Formats: sequence, structure tokens, C-alpha cells
Amino acid sequence: MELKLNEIRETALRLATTTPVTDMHTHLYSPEYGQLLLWGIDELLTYHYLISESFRWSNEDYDHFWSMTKREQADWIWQKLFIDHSPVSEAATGFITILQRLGLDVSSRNLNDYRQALEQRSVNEQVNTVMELAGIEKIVMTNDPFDPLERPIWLSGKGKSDPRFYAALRVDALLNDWPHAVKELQSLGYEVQQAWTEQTVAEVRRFLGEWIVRMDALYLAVSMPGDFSYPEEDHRSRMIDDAMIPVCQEQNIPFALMIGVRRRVNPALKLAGDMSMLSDVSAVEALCRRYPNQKFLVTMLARENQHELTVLARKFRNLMIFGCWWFLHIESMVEEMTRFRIELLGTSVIPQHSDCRVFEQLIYKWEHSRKIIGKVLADKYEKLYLSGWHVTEAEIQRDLDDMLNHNFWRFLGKENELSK
Ligand code: FIX
Ligand code: ZN
Repeated sequence: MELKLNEIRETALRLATTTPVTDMHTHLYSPEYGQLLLWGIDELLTYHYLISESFRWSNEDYDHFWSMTKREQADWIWQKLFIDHSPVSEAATGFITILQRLGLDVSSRNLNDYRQALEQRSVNEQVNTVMELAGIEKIVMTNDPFDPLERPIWLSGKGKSDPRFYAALRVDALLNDWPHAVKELQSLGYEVQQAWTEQTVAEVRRFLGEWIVRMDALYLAVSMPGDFSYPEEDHRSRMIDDAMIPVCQEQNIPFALMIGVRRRVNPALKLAGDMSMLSDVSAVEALCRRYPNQKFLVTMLARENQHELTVLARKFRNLMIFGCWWFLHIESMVEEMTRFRIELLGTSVIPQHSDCRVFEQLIYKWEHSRKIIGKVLADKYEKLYLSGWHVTEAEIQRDLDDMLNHNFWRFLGKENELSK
């Protein structure tokens, strides 16, 4: 049934907040991964986004901060960002959204009550509650065979025992720290050497192929610095051309590139010390042109790259742009990006991923983004209505299913996962 003008906004917002989501890039794990799955109040407060924000209010010695227990760090951050100042940043407001949605009394400001309430829950219970509250159906993890905590779980065959969680094979070291990757590969029994020999290429391919199969990885993923350039006479281009693209094609999976990070500009902040960096969109253009049958999932970190990258997706159907990554995952940027992506690409985009590291973050990251996506779509449907094009509720549902769920699986050629 066609919607009336005054029904459009409410319908778009309601469906945007309830449509099941596939979260196609996270740093979350299923409960089988034990300590790798982060959840609870202290993990939430020590999220690296909040760590860097807290240091703006303090001359605390970095090393002293890192020597504190997690609980002490959480207390310190709570004091700085929530008590001494108002929690108006995206990450701080997000923490409040989580408390509220979990049914805790936000107005009490009693951190120990919040801790206690969550500590009474089991991890399985919390995973189920959060997925239900956030409307998340499927979660893609970030999986690194070089991680000594993660590798044994895969080798014991338990890596993919929860059907709601999917794997993505992360290959950063192979592209960005080859000497380290050589050591890791050698210790795993692959006969590689620093020089780019035929045997090394064959062994890297064997490694990638075996781990894609072991993980049933949906895609290969890497985050790149902004000065990534392609094609070049360098290690990265050789690795991509000789090993990664051939294996992706053999296995029929996309290659995901997250471009524009400058790691550790302030090393004392550890994970919180990474910076955003302008990137060269023409590297992606060259890849899409050279490999028209290879699918690329791409996101960039600099705001200045977003428009050009979106235009590029109009030129190459093998390019799917996704998410508002990291420092762009703030309400003003999500709105700006969602609006011009829809204006340039219609609904053929994956507007958001969460990048969550702590499980309950799914609640705020998706709630905040869903509202914006609903609002932007409502503006567009209302405009269409006034031109005489009247959408139905089923059509709005279809569009949101595409953006929040189906586009990802369709791009992978795995629509069958949607019925699971
Ligand atoms: O490289 C990545 O996948 C980044 O998303 C992370 O490294 C980053 O630390 C992060 O958590 C961003 O949201
Ligand atoms: Zn990430």
C-alpha cells in the first residue's frame, strides 16, 4: 500500500531501526574465543577511542596509565570524561546509550552499580541480549592467523562454531610488515624468504588458500596507510598481483581495503595513537580497472577522500564502498557521507559497519547510524512523494534490507547466507 506523506518519515525511521543487520567489519568474536571477546563496563570504558579523549584532560604519565589495572584505567576515564566533563563526544555519548538500552539507571552515575549489573550476566547471555537489542543478525570478525591467541582456536576446529559469526582473513603483516610476516610464515612451516622468489610466491599463496578454507573466510582484508600507491615497483604491488589477487580469484572472494591510516603517530598511546591520513583514490581505480572480475570492498579514513571514492564506485561495479570508518563514525560525518553516497549511488552501497571492539558497542554504533540512515532516506522518499512517486512500506523495507544486509551478501555472491 502506498504511504501517505505524513507516514513516510515514521515508517522509514521505524524500519531503519529494526531491519536486521549484517555487520561486515568488526573486531568482535563469538564466545568460543574466550578472552578475545571483550565485553562489560571496564572494557567499554577503556575503548581506545575514549583513552585518547581522556588524555586531553590530563598530564598523567602514559606509562603510569598503562601500568594501572583495567578497572583503575576505567575509573580514571570515567572521572575525566563523564564526571569532570560532559560526555558529549560520539564515543562517550555512545557509552551512555549503552547504559540506557541495557536498562541501567543513567541518572545515578553510579559506575559500580553498572559494573555489578553486568557482572551478573554470563557472556552467552550478554551476546544474545546485545544482538537482540541492536538487531544484529550476522557479524563478520577480523581474523589473524599470526595472532597467538587466535590461531589455536582455528587449529582446533572451533573457530567457526557459532553460525552468527563469520570470518575475514586479515593480511596486514603480509603487505605492511613483510620481514615480520616472513618470520611468522616460517614458524608456521611455510618455506618463504625475504626475497620475492617463485617459491615464496607459491608458499604465500598456499598460506592464503589454506587459511581461507580453514576459516571459510568471506574476504581478505587489510588496512593500509594513506600513501599506499598502486601499481608500483614495490613489495605491496607484487604481493597483490602475484599472490593476493590470484588467490582471491581462485577462492572467489573479495579483497577488502581500508585505506588511510597512519599508525602510531603517538606511540605512547598504543592502539589509541593512530591517525587519519589522506589517501590516493587512483590506487583503487587502478586495481578495479586491472582486475574487472575481482571484487573490492573499500573504505577510506580521510573525509577528503569520500566524495572521490563514491564517484569511483559509479565507474566500477566491482567496487563496493562501505562504512564510515573510525574517526568518520561520528554523527555529523555519517549524515554527510550517507547523504551524498545515496545521492550518487542510490541504495547500492553498504552505508555502515560498526568496527566494534567491545560487544555492547553494537548497541550505540548501530542505533546512532540507523537513525541517520532512516532520516536521510525519509528526506528522499518525501521528495519523491511530492513529485508524484509514492513508495510503499514494502519498498522501504526492500531498500533498507539492501543497504543493511543484502548488498553485502549479494556482492559476495552468497545470497544463500541470507536464508540462514
Ligand atoms: O584497522 C582496522 O581494522 C581499524 O578499524 C582498527 O585498527 C582501529 O583500531 C579501530 O578500532 C577503528 O575503529
Ligand atoms: Zn577495524
